[in-house]
Amino acid sequence: MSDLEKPTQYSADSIQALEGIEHVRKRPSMYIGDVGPRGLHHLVNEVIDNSIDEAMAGHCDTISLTINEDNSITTEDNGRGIPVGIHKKEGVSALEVVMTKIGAGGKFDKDSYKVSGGLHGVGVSCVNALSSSLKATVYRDGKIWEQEYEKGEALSTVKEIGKTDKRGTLVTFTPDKEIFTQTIEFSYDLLAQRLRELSFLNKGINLSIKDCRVKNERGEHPSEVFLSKDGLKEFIRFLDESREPIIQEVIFIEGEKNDIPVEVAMIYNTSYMENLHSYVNNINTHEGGTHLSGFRRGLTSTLKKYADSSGLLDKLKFEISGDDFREGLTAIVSVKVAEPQFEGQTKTKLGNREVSSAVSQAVSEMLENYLEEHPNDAKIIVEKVILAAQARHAARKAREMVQRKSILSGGGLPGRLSDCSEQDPSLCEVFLVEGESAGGTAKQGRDRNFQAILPLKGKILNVEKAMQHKVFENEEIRNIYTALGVTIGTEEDTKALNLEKLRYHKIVIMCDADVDGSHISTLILTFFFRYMRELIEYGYLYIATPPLYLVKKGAKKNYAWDDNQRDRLIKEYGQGTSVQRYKGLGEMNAEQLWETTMDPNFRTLRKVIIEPTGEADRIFSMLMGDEVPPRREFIEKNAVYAKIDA
Ligand code: 0RA
Repeated sequence: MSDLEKPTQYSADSIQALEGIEHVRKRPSMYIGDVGPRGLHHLVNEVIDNSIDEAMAGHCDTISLTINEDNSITTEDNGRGIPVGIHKKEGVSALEVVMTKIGAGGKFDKDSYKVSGGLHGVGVSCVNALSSSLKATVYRDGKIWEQEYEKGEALSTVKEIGKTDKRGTLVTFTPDKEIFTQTIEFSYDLLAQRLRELSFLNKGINLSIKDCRVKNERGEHPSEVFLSKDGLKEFIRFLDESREPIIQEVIFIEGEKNDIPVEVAMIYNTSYMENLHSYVNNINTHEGGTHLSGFRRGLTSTLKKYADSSGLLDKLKFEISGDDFREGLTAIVSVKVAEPQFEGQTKTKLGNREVSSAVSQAVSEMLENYLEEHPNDAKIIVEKVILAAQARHAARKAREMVQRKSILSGGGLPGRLSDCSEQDPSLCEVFLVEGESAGGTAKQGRDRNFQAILPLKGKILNVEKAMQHKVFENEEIRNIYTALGVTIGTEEDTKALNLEKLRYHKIVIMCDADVDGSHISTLILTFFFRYMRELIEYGYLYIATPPLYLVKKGAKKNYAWDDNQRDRLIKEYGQGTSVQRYKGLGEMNAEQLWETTMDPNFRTLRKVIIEPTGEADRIFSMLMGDEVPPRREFIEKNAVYAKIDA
C-alpha cells in the first residue's frame, strides 16, 4: 500500500513546524554550531545521519557520499525514501514538509533510535535552508519523485518524473556562500573519517565516499568503501593500531538491559593511557555521561571481585583505585537511547539516569563470564592492574612532593614565569616558549598587562611513553601546572582539572617554525591532550605562528609566512630586495616578535581542537609511541601538525 493511501502513517501532529527558514539563516550557529569548516561539514553529517537512521531501523544497507566536481555534495541511500504523499496538516507533500519546515525532524515512527540532540538532529530542512540550492530525489513505490529548492524554499511542487525499481533517497546540495563566508570547500579526510566511524558503529552497512574534484595517478577519483563486519571489535583494532596488546582478543560485550542496547569493546595494551570512547546513537559523547560512568562502575566492581577472589591481591599493601583498572585500557561504549538528554558545555554528555545501571549491569554480567572463561587473560589483566596501583602509589608521592615544594617556595608561581598584571583569567594569556633565549625576547616584546611568559627548557617529556609519576616529577610539566594554576588531579581522577582556578584563558604554544620546533609543539600538545584535555575542549589552547621570512628593501619591510607570500613580496619590491629566513624565534628581536606573533591585532593564533573519531588519539599514539612503521607513513602523508584547525 502506498503512502498516498495510508496518510496516517505520518500523522500531522508528528511533524511540528517550529521555526522558520529565516531564523536558521539569521542564526545558523544556533543550529549547526558555527559557520566555519565544522558547521560546513555538519551539513553533510546531518543528511547522512538521516540515512543512518533508516539503516538503524532496518530499512537501508547502502549509503554513498559524493563530493561533486563543483564541490556540491550528493548522498544516496537505499532506504524507504522520504514519503511523498500529502501531509494532512500542511496540505503539501510530506517530502516538502521534511525539506522546508524547520523542526519537522522527518521521522514519524517512534520506535527507532533517532540521532538527535546535541548538534545533530536539526533536520535536513536546516541543511536545505543553508544551501544555495538543493535537489531531493525519492525512489518509492516504483516511481521517481523530485523537488528542488533554493535557500530552503521549494521552487515548485513535488513532481513525479519517471518509473524505477529502486528505493531510497538522493539529496544533492550546494552550501550557501552567503552563510559559509569562510570556506565552502569540503575536506575528504574529515568526511571519510565520519563514514569510517559510522561503519564501525553500525556493522554491515556499506558506506562509500568518492571525491570527483580530483583524480589520482591512475586517473580515477579517490574513493573508499567502509564496511565493517565486526563493528566495535574492528574499531578497537583500528584505534590501537600503534599499541601493543597484552591480551590476544578484543573483549566484546553486547546485550540489552531495560530496553537499552549496550555494546562494549575493550582491550588492554602495554601503554599507561586510559583511552575511552563513548557513543549514544552514533554521536560521540566527548564529555562522557551516564553510560560511561556505568561502564566504569561495572568494570571496576567486576575486576575487583575477580581479583579479590583469585588471591592475586593478597600481597598488595594498599587499596586499588578505579583508575588502576583502566591503565592501558582502550574501550568503546556504544548505547542506543530512545530519548537521549544531552548536557554539558558542548552538549556531548549523556544525562539519562537509567542508562548508568543498564550499562553497569550489562558489563558486570558479561565481563564476569568472560573472566571465568579466559583465566589466562584475566590473570594478565589483574597483574597489569596491580602494577598500575603500585605506580599510582609512587605518583602520589611525587605529587605530594610537588605540592610540598610549592608551599615551601611560598606556594608561589614558578620562578621562570614572567606573569602579567591583569587578574581576570578571561583577559590573560600565557605563552609557553621554546627555549630560554626566545623566552627572554618574548618577555621584552610582550604587553605585560595581559601577557605572561613561561620559557620551557628544551624538549619536554614525552608523556605518551612515561609512567604517571615520571610525568608529575618532571620539572617543566610541574611548572606548567603551577603557572596555569590548576592542580595535579586527585587521587580518584588524575585528569580532573580545577578549571575555575585556571589563570589564563589563552594558553599559547610558541615554538620555532622548524622541524625541532614542531616536534616540541607536538610534545607539548601530547601533554595537554593526555593530561589537560578538558582545557583543549574548552578552547583555551592555541599555537602561535611566527613568520618564516623577513623581506626588506630600504625602509619597506614585510613578513612572509610561506614561500608564496615571500615570492609575492620579492616581486612587489623588485630589484635589490633582501630576504632573511628566520630559523627560530631567537633570530627575531623583541619588536619583531611582538608585531608578527604576539600582537593581538596582527598575529594569527591557531586554536587547537580535537577531531572526533579518536583520530587525535591514534595520531598521538602513532607519533609518540614505539611502533615505527605506522609513524613513518603518517609523517610522509601529512604535515607535521596533527589535526589542528584554524
Ligand atoms: C520521514 C519518514 C520516513 C523516512 C524518512 C523521512 C527518511 C528520511 C531520509 C533522509 C535521507 N534518507 C532518508 N530516508 C528516509 C519513514 C517512511 C515510511 O514510513 O515509509
